[in-house]
This record gives sequence, structure tokens and C-alpha cells, in this order.
Amino acid sequence: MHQSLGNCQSFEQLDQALHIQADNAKVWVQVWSPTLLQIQICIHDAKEDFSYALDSSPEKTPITITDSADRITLQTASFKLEINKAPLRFAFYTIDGQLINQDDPAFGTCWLGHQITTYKSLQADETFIGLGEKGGNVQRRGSSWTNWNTDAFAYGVDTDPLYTTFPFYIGLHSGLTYGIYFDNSAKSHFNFGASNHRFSSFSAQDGDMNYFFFAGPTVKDIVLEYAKLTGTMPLPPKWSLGYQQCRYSYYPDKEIKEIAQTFRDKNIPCDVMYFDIHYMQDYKLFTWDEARFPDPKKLLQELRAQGFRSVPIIDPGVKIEPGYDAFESGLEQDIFAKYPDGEPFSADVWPGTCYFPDFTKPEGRTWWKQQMHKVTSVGFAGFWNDMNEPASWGQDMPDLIGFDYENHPTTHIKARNVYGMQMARATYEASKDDFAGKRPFVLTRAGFSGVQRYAAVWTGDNTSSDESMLLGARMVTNLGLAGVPFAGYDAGGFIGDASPNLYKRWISLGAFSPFFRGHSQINTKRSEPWSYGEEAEEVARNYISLRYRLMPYIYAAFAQASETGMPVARSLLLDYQDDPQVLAPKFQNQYQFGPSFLVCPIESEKQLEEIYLPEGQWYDLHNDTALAGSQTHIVKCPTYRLPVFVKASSIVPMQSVTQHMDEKPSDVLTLHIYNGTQENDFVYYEDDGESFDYQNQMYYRQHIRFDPKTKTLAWSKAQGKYISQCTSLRIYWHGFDSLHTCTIEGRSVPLQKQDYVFIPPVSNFDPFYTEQDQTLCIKNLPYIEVPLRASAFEVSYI
Ligand code: NBV
Repeated sequence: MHQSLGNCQSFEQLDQALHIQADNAKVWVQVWSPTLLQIQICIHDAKEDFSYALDSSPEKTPITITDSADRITLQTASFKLEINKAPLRFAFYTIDGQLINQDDPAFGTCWLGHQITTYKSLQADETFIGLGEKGGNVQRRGSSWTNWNTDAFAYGVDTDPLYTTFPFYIGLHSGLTYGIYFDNSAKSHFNFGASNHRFSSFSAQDGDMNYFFFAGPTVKDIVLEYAKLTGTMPLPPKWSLGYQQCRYSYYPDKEIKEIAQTFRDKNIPCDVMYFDIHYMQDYKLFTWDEARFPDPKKLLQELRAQGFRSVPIIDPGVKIEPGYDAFESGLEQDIFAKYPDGEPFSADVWPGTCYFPDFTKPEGRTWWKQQMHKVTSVGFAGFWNDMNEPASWGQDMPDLIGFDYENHPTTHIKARNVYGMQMARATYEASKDDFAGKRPFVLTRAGFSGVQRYAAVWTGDNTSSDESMLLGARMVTNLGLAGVPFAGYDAGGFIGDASPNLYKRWISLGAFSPFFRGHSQINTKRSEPWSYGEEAEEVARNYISLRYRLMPYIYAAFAQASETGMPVARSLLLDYQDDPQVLAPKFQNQYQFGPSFLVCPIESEKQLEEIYLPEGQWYDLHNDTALAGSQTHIVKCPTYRLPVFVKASSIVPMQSVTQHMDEKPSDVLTLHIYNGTQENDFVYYEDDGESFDYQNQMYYRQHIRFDPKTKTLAWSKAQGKYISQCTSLRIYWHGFDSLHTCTIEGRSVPLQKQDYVFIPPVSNFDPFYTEQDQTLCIKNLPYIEVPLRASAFEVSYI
């Protein structure tokens, strides 16, 4: 039998919170902002006050409370909460009385044993999105999902659960939008009207019902408020936005050197070389296989001298081996997760039988930092946390294993989903301590809401297939909606052999992914750009080079993400939530990369595809063809050219190509302006790319405004103390067909013309086919060159 809350017996107001005593539970309602409210319902003796996810506190918000015989009404400036007293139920309304979201009148919140569930009435036209890294369609109505971090080797489109947990979703109906974040780390389950026509629900195996309600009004507002609640990503080091090369595994040292050298010889930009598990002695953490890597310090220095950063894999399992320092010191400092009888939990993983550090124990993270010092001191620039669901052979950690959970002792049921995030946290903090002012880079497979404060997330062991590639694009976009802007996938696919066409597609798509890495499994085809033949190599060079040329645009998007939580790979719902086409399964893989680019992932064998462009006008990136929005288009998509469109009125800063981030681009900042009828802003951002000095105003930030009505481009006075590395500006005018004069402060600037290419055509490898693709060039593109100034200035055009 389910146990209900019963009726409201009494309530008291405490500042901007309510405390309600119900027949069978205690309830706290806390207002966090005019659009955010928390409801916590507890049948235990004391409510849970600790959360790993939260990174902010309630802001002072005026509220009004009215009490009548059958209900309490709480109102903020943005919404109303109606609390029905008998039975105790919650319903959210707009100020003018439209229903946003309400409890199922019969069930509301109730318990079945320890399992707690909130049932919400399903609205007729209600759609759902969210939950971060999940498979399936972006639109989730009619589906249900489980959150239980899992090593999901070779996952398919419908595999669930996967590696991470983001118990946060957004509901849309009747032109209204709300969000719900369920702040409970226990194994949880979400139902969006699967096998029923009555409710959506969220439940957890244990703990309190504790959820945040976001009153919108838009998807964008909710995503940004959720990011604020769970913390935004710290600005990553710029090198981590470059291309990264991985393989399970590169060894010995000679092989890594050869691969690194080949990147440089072939002029394919790359910033990072990975060390997968074979660098260790018998896979033991914090050791080196000395036969394969006799002098790691020297190797890392040599790579560094060529402009590469090195990143090793670090798993959680510590081999049980007397005399092995990590094992001995871990035992001595009592940091391993244990059974209730005090015996450390052991399971088998790469090194053999292992113990697992309790990363939810502060002393466990301190111990980890001491251990990490052994690798931070060798010269690594970042760290890659794998297997941190945690994974072990058999994949069934017993639920009774105890965890410290920040001095709130608990079991595996509640600790599993935050384990990977706390490992990433310990790794981040260790790097921060050891790297003397340099920004850490941590990549994690497992995570929970808030993980973005410590690490980038990659989507684990995908397969070399079209479905997996398209799913990756959706998962990364969904991770963006769940507060994780820095996310990516193994381009080319981890498991299995990609075809050359699939590799081409994937590497070009990866250039428009926030995290960009090629990786592949042992005994499969390698994912270096030259592994798939000459044409694929050219495609890879073209797109990787384009990514480097786009770095000013990408870095600005990361700066914005770290300040506000705005995703880098953006769901089209952020700008076009009222357009039903953007959730249509046919177009659901499309996304915006930064504010301007619309990227269309395409299957490997398709040469033509129907794509959808939302409202407004768009330009084909490659040739400036103008395309109308609010309609579909059939576009040609040979495998050397990914369909990417640029929004009208966009401002896209670019630079010259470099082979890695330490190489200085030319001092000309290139700005591409796309004609349009709307005004538009771009916040240009620069800093040193690797220190925290930007937190002390060592940045260069300049607002650029395009105003087609006054026919001007205006730069604000630059903010910050950093001096831009650029001295001049080259402005390309796209779609300004009748442009004839540009002036700066009344003086006219010579207008020049150039044929411009974003992606050059691939070489003609087929002797029977002589035609070159003419659609990759913008003929006679007008441009001007002016000095870049830190003071405010304006360019006018006619
Ligand atoms: O460390 C080996 C792999 C790694 O390459 C991959 O990226 C991870 O997701 N790791 C999983 C261990 C298991 C691979 C079968």
C-alpha cells in the first residue's frame, strides 16, 4: 500500500519559506528566486540538508502568503503556488491563473516502502525534454528513464541507464514552460507518461522528495537558472578546446612520439595526446610501465616542446597488493569504501582485485590529492577519469556498501550516482593545488548534476555507427541543457571500425562539438586523421583547421558558458522553443554551435538530406547562399562538406590557423558579419588562455554591435586589463550585395575583395572525375581592414 502525505495540520511562515506539518510528513517550501522554489518532503526524523549538486543559496525574494480554509497561496513576482490542504497537494500557476504544473490529485507525493514518488498530472499537449546524457529521442513524452550510473559498454540508442545522472527535465505545454530538478542522488526513475495516460512522475529508491520548481518562462531562462543553482563550469584552459588524440592505448613512448610528429608533419592541428591504461605497470594507479616508458618526464617534455599537452587515464580501483604505496597508504588512512562490518569492499577491475577510495569522504579526497602528486609532478596537463560509475567486472556493487557522504553516512544506493563526480572533484582540486595557478582540465565518464564545476564529460564507449554518431550529437546537446557545456564524444566511434565516410562525417561534426577528441578501442581501426585514406585525411585536416580558425568564436562561447551556463552546443529550443519542428525526430539532431552556427549531423552514406531551418534567414557557411527559415530544404552533403548554416545578423570572429594553442595566430582578428534585419551583439573575449588571472580582470572583453537600421558596427570600450593580442581587424561582409563604402569616424576605408573559403575542396583523387566542387567558395567577398582599438569605435557602411 502506498503511504500518502495526508492533510495539512498546520503551517508556519519563516521569512521566505513555509514549514508545513502534514499527517504523515514534514514539508518545507523555500523560495530561491522569483522563478525558483524548492519543495522538500520528509517522512524521516530529519530532513536531508546536504546536496553535492547545489552551488548557490536562496536570494532575497519578496513573497506573499495568503491562507484560506482549504488552501495556502504563495506568490512571487513570477508565479503562484497553490497548496491544497486536504489532501496536501501542490499546483503551480502563472500570475494570471494559468495552470503550469500540478500534483496528481489522488497521489501527489507518496511512499511505497522507502521509495518516494511525486506524480504530476499529465497535460494534454505536454512535451518533455532533459535528463542530460540519455538515449532515445530528444522529446521524451511516452518514455521512462532510470538514473544509476553504469558502465554501458557499446550502448545503443535505447540503452538506459548510461554513465551519468542529471535528474532535471523541462516540461512544455499550452505555451508554458517549467523545469523540475529532483535533488536526490539515490537511484531514481522518471516517467513521462510511459505506459500510462495519467501522470508524469519522478521517484527515488530512498531519501526525501526534494525538488526544485523552475517557473520559466522560457527554456533558456530555466537552463540558465539551473546552471546557476548547480554552478557553472570554470573557464577551461584554451588548449583543451583544441583537437585531442586518443587510443586505447598508445605505447611504447616511441609510438606516442611518432603520432605526435605525424600531426606536425602533416599540418593537422592537435593539442593533446592521451595515455590510456597501458602506460601503467600492470594497470596500477600512479605507476609507470618502465619498459614501455623508461623516461616519462622526458617524453612529456618533448611532447610539450612540440606543443602537445599530455593527459593520462586515471581509474578509481586501487590494486590490493602489500607493499604498493597507494594500497598501503589508503588502508592506513582508512579511505576505502567498506562493508558495514568494516571490511573494505573489493572487486575486480583492470589491475586485478581492487579496493575503491571513498571520494565522498573528505579524507578520501585529501588522500587522492597526495597520490595524484605522483602524476601531476611528471608533467601532465590534465587528467581523464574513467570507470568511475564505479565499474568493476560483474557490474553489481552491493547496495549495503557504506559511504561517508560528507559525514552523512549512507550506502551505495545514494552514493553511487555522485561517486564519479566526487572523483572528478578530487582530481580537479589536486590539479589546482599542484598546477601553480594554471587551469585544470579533467575529463570524466561518470557524473551527477553539478559535475561541470570540476570536469568535462564525454559520452563513453559509443560504437562506430551512424546511430551512435547522431545520438552523440543529441547527448552533447542534452548535456548542455543539463548545465554541462563542455561535453563531447569519441569521434569515429570507440567500438568497431568506422568506414572512411563515417569517419569523415564524424570528424567534421566533432569540429563543432565543445569537447573534440578522436578515440578508438584496442583491436579496432585507429582514429588518427590519416587512418582512413587520403580523402578522409584532407577532410580531417580541413575541419580540424577550421576549428582552430574559429577559436575566437569558440572561446567566447566558452567564456559565456562559464559566466552564465549558456550551453556551447545549443538545443534549438533555446532560441526557437515555440517551433514544433525543432523536436521532430527527423530534425532533432540539429543544434546550434555557439550563437550563430546551425549544424546538421548527417549519416555517412547520404549525399542529400532534408534539413530544417528555424525562423529568420540563414546562409550556407560554405558559399553564402541565402536560405529562408521556417521551412525545410534539401541540401547536398558530400562527405567532405558538413551542412552548416549561419544565422543572419551574426558576428563571427576568427583567426589564422595554428597547429596548437601555444602557437600565436597572426595579429589580425577576422570578423565575419552576416547581413540581416535584426540587431545583434557579440561579446568578444580574450585572456591568456591558461591562468586564473582573468578572475583579476586580466581579460579583454569588447561588445560588438551590428545594427542594420543605422548601418553600423559598433565596438564598446574594451573592459579588463589584458591587452588584446590582435592589432588589426579584417571585416568580411557576407550578404551585403550592394555594399560600396565603409567609413570609420567619417573617413572611408578601402573596400577590397577576395574569394574566401572556409573549407577548401578536397584533392581530386579520382582520375575519372575532374569536376571540382564550386560550392565551397564565396566569390568576391568584400572586406575592409581597420586597426583594432580598445576604445569605443564605429564602422558605418552603405
Ligand atoms: O581504458 C580503456 C577504456 C577507455 O579507452 C575508454 O575510453 C573507456 O570508456 N576504458 C573505457 C575501459 C574499458 C574498455 C573496454
